[in-house]
Amino acid sequence: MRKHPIAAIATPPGSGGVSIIRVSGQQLVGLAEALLAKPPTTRYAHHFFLNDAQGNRLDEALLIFFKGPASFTGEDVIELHCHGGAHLSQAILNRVLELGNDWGIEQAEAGEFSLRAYLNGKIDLVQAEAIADLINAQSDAAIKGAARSLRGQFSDSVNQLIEEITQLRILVESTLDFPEEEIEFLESSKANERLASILKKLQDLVEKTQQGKILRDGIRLALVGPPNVGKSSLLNCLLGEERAIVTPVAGTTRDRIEESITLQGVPVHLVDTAGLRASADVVEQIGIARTWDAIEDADTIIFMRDLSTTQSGEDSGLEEKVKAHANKKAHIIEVFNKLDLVDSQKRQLGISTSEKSTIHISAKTGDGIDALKERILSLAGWQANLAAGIFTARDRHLSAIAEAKESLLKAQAHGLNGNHSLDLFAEELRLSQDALGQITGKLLPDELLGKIFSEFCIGK
Ligand SMILES: Nc1nc2c(ncn2[C@@H]2O[C@H](COP(=O)(O)OP(=O)(O)O)[C@@H](O)[C@H]2O)c(=O)[nH]1
Ligand SMILES: [Mg+2]
Repeated sequence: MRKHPIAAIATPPGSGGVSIIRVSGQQLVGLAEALLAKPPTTRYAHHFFLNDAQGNRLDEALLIFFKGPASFTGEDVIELHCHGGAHLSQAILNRVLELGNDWGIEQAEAGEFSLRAYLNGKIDLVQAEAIADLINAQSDAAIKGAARSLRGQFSDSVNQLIEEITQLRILVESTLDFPEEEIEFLESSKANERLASILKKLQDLVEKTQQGKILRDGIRLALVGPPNVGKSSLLNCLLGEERAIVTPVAGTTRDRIEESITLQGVPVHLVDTAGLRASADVVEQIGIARTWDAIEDADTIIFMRDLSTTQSGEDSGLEEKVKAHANKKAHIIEVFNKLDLVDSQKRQLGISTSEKSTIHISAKTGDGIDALKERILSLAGWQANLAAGIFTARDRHLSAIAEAKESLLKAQAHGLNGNHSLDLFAEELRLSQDALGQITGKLLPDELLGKIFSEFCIGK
């Protein structure tokens, strides 16, 4: 960790009522005094005038001094609340850097305030990530999820599991190198049952964490199919506004159109694409190439057909081509559109010919749209019944939990039969503790730590 003080604009770029410049360092009383021309009172809003080096007034501002360790970073922190102009904030930051020169102050790097808070034990890694999630939250559910993580609910569940594994490990290790009777003692102390109960709790955590990841990352959904089937109409219908141009002319959508909505609080990133067909039009060809890119990137693909023009048993092979292009884990939903145009006999089309995943809708009347939304969420693995206690989570957390689970399963397989298997049992317990410890950051390699924080923005 860099030891010198750091400063950055903490509010977003652009203009607003107020802009905040944040400074953190081990000893900032002197800097606060230089700014105020008097010693600061901790946690008091000092009103003062800030001048440039030539004595020209820059702004009338507030200064709040937080004496470490009672601050966000655990160090001394100064917050300057000035008027919110983009150029003004930069000028004030420059002035602070100039005044702080004697203290070796530097411009903060991305995520450096949070990194210091983490290194000084003010927050753990899950909480640092939760701050980022809270800032980026796109729905009320995501806010609640991030707030739960920030409050420490996710960390508590992880730490509790680590604690139970530790207890079991102590029990097993204390029995190592003892004669056979001790193993009977282990049996009577229900070591196996304890392991099974830990595994069950871990499985609950896997499920919650998966939900948390969906809540945080959302679903990338591509609307794909031949021209004129109603892809853009469906985008507009889901958005509730006329975002994409809709016409009876095939080849109307030539570029990708991206918009986000939330379904039950889950962010869904929609991509409307150019219809797939052989085209001589150069612009349309580029659009179609982008469609294939969108197919590769999607978690879920809606493959759409026009019910009014599709004949029974008809198959252009296009859907197979889309499937071949898609990510292996992607879900494909077959959608038949324009339900409003067909008679009841034709409504059966697709239901009888294709697998159960077919959904019939009318982008025009909204018929079937609720069922489609349900399908999108359920295929992504969203379980509304679990939503109440969810915390936001990431891939990183899921893989650590999976690693821990694998070790516990190995321990279970080794069983408690003699000293050799006890050794292996204890070792797997240790590995699972290590894996879980990576989540809160206790056992995370420095490079990974740097990577996590560098994804934060400056001033955070
Ligand atoms: N009757 C009816 N017409 C639709 C429906 N969805 C789209 N259309 C019409 O089909 C044409 C093509 O729609 P569009 O959304 O541009 O299709 P895209 O090329 O797949 O994006 C337009 O004239 C739409 O008004 C629907 O559900 N019912
Ligand atoms: Mg279109």
